[in-house]
Amino acid sequence: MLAPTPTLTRAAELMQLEDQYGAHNYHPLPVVLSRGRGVHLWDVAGRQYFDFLSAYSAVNQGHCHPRIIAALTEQAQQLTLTSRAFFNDRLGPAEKQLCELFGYDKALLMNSGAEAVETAIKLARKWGYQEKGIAPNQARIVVAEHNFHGRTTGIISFSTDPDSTGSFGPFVPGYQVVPYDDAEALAAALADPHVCGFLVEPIQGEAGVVVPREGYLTRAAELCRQYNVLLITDEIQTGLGRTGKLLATDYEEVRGDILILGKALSGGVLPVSAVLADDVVMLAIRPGQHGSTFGGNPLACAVMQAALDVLLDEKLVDNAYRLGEIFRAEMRALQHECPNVVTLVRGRGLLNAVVIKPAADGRTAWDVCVRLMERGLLAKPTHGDIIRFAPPLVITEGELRTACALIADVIRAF
Ligand code: IF1
Repeated sequence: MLAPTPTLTRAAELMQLEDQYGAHNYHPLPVVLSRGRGVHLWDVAGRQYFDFLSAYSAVNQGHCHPRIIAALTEQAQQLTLTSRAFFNDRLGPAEKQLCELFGYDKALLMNSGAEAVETAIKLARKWGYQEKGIAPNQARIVVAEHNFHGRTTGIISFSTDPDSTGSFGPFVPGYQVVPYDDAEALAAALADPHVCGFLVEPIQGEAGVVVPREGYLTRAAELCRQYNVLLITDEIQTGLGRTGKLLATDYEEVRGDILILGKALSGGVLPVSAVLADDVVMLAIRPGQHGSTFGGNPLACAVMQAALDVLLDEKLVDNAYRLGEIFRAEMRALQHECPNVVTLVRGRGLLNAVVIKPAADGRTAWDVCVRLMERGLLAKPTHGDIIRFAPPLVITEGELRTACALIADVIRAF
């Protein structure tokens, strides 16, 4: 009998280790990755893949971008962490770059996306008490059905996904859920004088790349102004070029009163998130009232500045817009050809979803992703029937067309 190849054994061994010693909070595709560069990943056996997940849109700039890695390694030899008990020489310039790029008075740096969302909620509440005059402990925040904003006990308190909330209660009060993309329901909710903020994803990512009707965000911003409520835009997933504009709200020229960024803010190198707002909101929080040991550390600041420079210098936003049009055109042609497999194509820029009709024999979007993996393309199914396609924004037209042909092959054979 032939002995299994050592590399195969290695992958199986590594998967077994995660299974035995790691919490079972994910169900990964059976591929073990050990290297990345640009749009490509390699597994432990040296097989190359197109990355069409981009670490949930954190590696918009591509894996191990040389400029970002250079900034990381240079700064790592100078200074990594001082805490915010002292000033450091990287934070001010990083905050300035963020404020100038996005047009806000001030920035507050955190680490994970969930932390930045929690920060935005605290800011909105404080503003609500100090500026809107809401009675103590009465502030409410309106959110959208099928939202995804993170995993903390505070944030899951307003999730409508049973997987996120099940057996994790008790939950934090003070939230009201309204249907997404429903301006009338929003108007009714915002009329409550206790409401300080409306927290929303400009495109709902986890829900399956749900793009609201044109005009919804504009109307939401108008309603927020009318009722003196802060519009809080969570662009953790949609921001930084992913949807073909710097921010997804740019499609309607809407500006959040509080803007939340994360993920690609570091190009996927370190957890870096940020909350941006004008003085009237940001200065509501005073020394000692909020913070984080690692937030705004010099290493994160250096990496973030390089990641933003790459995004702008390499014109990744325009590339995402242009290639997004091509990707959807290719996928719609495929839908036309295989209407029994592909039932819907939607998205903006390089944040796209393809809805797969389960086969008669029970095969689902998961099986499509396994086939794609075997052919050298990594993507992740969600909600059973949706595949999200979100390559790094550094992908070229040639690479995108190659990937589309590969997807078409797999779909045709499904
Ligand atoms: C997981 C999806 C992406 C986010 C928005 C805040 C956060 C996220 C709009 C929290 C995080 C992630 C986390 C990841 C799955 C994932 C995701 F599938 F849920 F939709 F990106 F595609 N706001 N999104 O999308 O940021 O604290 O994680 O840094 O496995 O939970 P975080």
